[in-house]
Amino acid sequence: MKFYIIHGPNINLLGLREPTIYGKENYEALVQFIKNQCDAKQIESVFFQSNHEGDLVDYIQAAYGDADGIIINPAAYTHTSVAILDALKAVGLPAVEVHLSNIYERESFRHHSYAGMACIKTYYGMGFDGYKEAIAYLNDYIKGQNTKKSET
Ligand code: CA2
Repeated sequence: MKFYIIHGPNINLLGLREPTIYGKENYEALVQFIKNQCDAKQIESVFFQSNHEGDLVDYIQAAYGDADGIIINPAAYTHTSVAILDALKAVGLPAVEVHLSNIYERESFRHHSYAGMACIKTYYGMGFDGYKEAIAYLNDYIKGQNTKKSET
């Protein structure tokens, strides 16, 4: 099992400011947290963070034929990017969206997610734990799909 873990703009600055919204820990700590969760489930985790929309699209495309699933926090592109939505739809891999903060309790422009329209599930407002839930959900979802396939 292999997951691509994709992060959008400014997530690399985590921990620098706004700790009441995003927590005190930095991006490296987030990567380590996610890696530990994946390792415990024998899932290979491959990480990518970019501040550039097209690079995120390229990486989602690269997941096709290589990854079993995608965990994505597109950050601000969540609320603007039809390109990321289309890329997720194009590759057709199961994807789970995660947001550290509760986007529905913040400014109204954060209430809509384009990426979420192509995701099987969204976790928000749980900090790092949202990724733990996302990993477990995606793992179970893919294993369930495989079981169904082998039964037919
Ligand atoms: O809650 C989330 O995970 C978000 O995806 C984080 C994005 C935000 O644009 C989304 O609406 C919700 C922002 C990511 C990082 O922003 C920083 C801001 C200040 C200091 C460091 C990072």
